[in-house]
Amino acid sequence: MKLVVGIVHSDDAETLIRVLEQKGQRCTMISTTGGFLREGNATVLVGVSEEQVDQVLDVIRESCHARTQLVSPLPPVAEAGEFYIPKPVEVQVGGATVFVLDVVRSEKY
Ligand code: 2BA
Repeated sequence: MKLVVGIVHSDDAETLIRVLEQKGQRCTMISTTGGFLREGNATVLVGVSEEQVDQVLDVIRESCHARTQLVSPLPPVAEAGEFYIPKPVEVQVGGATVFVLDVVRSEKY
């Protein structure tokens, strides 16, 4: 068994879990926060057999889209009399960051 962990944009998460459910695939969505942007994203957990992994990856690829986002860098330490005009930089976020993990054991009670 494998655990597919997909970190996706919050705006794509609903579509992703709806399509997974339509395909009969159980999944769990967790609200998470990206370490760099400190903005909300979503982490979707999908437990599957090894044969189903590629199908899940296809759904993630089709449901999640890359976006560009503007980030204001932290100001440098300023000397007296200096001032700093922050210049936002563009970063590309997603479509999805996916990890496929081996599941050693799975139980349901
Ligand atoms: P964030 O950490 O908020 O990162 C958002 C986007 O900012 C990243 O998009 C990347 O384009 C950029 N970025 C991140 N760290 C950077 C840095 N040190 N310098 C410059 N730009 C940087 P993605 O790579 O698509 O990642 C989207 C989200 O997926 C991340 O949100 C994070 O929550 C998660 N993620 C990505 N790689 C990960 C990893 N190796 N382990 C755990 N989570 C990861």
